Amino acid sequence: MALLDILNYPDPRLFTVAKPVQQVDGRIQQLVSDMAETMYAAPGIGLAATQVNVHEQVITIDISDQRNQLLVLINPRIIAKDGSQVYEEGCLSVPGIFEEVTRAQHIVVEALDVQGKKFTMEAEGLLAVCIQHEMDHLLGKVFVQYLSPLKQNRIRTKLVKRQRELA
Ligand code: K1U
Ligand code: ZN
Repeated sequence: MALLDILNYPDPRLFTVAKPVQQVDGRIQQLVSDMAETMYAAPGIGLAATQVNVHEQVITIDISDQRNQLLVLINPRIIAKDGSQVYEEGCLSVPGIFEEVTRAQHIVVEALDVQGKKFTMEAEGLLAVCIQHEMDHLLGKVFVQYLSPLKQNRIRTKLVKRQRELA
């Protein structure tokens, strides 16, 4: 297992569109394992491969209090959605920034599991928010892109300044 580096907004690599996984093999299973370790260590409730500079459709999620219910979504697809909810989101690639985003309340998702087996699941509330947030990462979209251009510029300036100070 290994801890992976997480890209920070506005790194242009975060805007890359991920490709579908062709085969769920040992390489992908190792990626899942490293992503889970990175997500738990951060700590976060989700991580998309895009955030660790791997541009394939792989997501890890665990919203459980005990941090023992890992959900792996490979090549996820939302096949139905309804309702709406507002949630104050955070992102490991946008540290220290929390903003409200409106998303579907209830979704039905089709994906492959870590063994490459197709499954369908329903999600609502925080799990639905987290899945939609992570699927956006795979499309090269970061949650701040739902905000006004003014807010996006402020966040960009703040994070670039912070990264310069840390360098
Ligand atoms: O995609 C990411 O960067 C992970 C992100 C997921 C997320 C959080 C909130 C709403 C939507 C998506 C995070 O995990 S940010 C950290 C966080 O929310 C958290 C960390 C530890 C415990 C509880 C929450
Ligand atoms: Zn994120």
